Amino acid sequence: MIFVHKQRGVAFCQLPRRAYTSYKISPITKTALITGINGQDGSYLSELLLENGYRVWGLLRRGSYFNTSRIDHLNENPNFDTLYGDLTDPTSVAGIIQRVKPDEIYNLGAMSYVKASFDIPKYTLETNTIGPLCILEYLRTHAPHIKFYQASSSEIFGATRSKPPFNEHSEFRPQSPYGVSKLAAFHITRNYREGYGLFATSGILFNHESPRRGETFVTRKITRGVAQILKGTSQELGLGNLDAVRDWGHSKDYVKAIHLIMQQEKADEFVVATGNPHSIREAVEFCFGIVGLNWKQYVKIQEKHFRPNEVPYLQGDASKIHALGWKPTYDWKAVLLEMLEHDIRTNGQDPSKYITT
Ligand code: NDP
Ligand code: GDR
Repeated sequence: MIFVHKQRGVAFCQLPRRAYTSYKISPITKTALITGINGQDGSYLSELLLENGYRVWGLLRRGSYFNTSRIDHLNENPNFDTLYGDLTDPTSVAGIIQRVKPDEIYNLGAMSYVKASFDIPKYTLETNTIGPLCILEYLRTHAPHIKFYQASSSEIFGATRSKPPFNEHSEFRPQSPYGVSKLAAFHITRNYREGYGLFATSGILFNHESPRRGETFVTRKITRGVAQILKGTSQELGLGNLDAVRDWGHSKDYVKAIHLIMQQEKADEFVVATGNPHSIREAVEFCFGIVGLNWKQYVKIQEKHFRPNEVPYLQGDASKIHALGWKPTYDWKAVLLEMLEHDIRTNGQDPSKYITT
């Protein structure tokens, strides 16, 4: 593997270079800065923006090992670069904004695992709330022309007393430090929009998944678990609350909504969801069933996977963004199927040998 360090006076990150890609370079239309660039959404959003002629910069956290597998394929593109920074270090973020002079900032970086937020609540708020607050404060004082997107979440509805499906006017009643951190960031973003006239917007996105989904989230746990059972490297899958209901879409669809939200004349808030709720049990039944396994023989319910507070039911009403022309192209089964095929293939097996659609 060859590593190229681009020295331009700033701490550029060392990413593995792949020697296979030849990119079609379009004239640069805009410059975007994405925090959380190496996450699920950061990687798909980068692809979308590059296709649309953007110069894309990413804020990347330093890790003790390479953590860029989702974006390595973009690294040959001369319109794509990453810089080291951390949302808990506002000086690093300000330095990057000064350096890259973005037209648009997409704040996707977060401590995004709800269950872990009960264990590291202070860190969760520092990253997810103080992080965006510091960006907004920098924009207010130094660069009010830069557009700002905040990655908000359906977790802000929590145990809402509003009737589902939930929209932009439903009650917010978060159930975890993560949900609280995202709700505070949502309100701060609204404050800076209303108080200072910044283009500061939030997308309230419901759960969205993909083959690039982090391994701790339930859908990926299920699809990886099934793939390992098929391969024979595992005999069981430990899960928690199967009764919870989620509204799952595909990350590729949802990053299109994020971009669309940022292209509006006036900053606003939008729910992004499929409107189609299903329980964890249904996801388990589907993923095991489609490869001919009876899930009851493999799934073990384990106390350690339960949370102190649960969000029992999430179903979104995305009518407001539908009016802008956004529609999801994947339903929950299509998302799970793509993930399952990917995980079976990653284990060196042929998905068509098992999947009976
Ligand atoms: P991921 O967990 O895949 O990615 C999170 C990203 O944030 C990673 O790149 C991570 O970097 C980065 N990050 C974490 N802490 C810091 C920090 N202190 N400073 C800088 N970067 C940091 O999440 P998704 O891509 O799925 O989600 C993107 C955003 O959307 C998140 O804010 C999430 O909370 C929110 N969201 C996600 C939904 C979903 O269903 N996927 C739904 C609603 C909202 P590293 O690799 O170093 O950890
Ligand atoms: P969530 O996603 O908490 O909704 O947050 P996750 O996939 O972690 O949990 C969904 C539901 O599944 C139940 N569950 C389990 N969850 C996990 N992770 N592991 C298990 O073993 C398990 N068993 C049952 C959970 O209790 C929960 O009810 C995601 C994240 O991407 C957030 O960042 C984002 O804001 C929200 O979606 C919208």
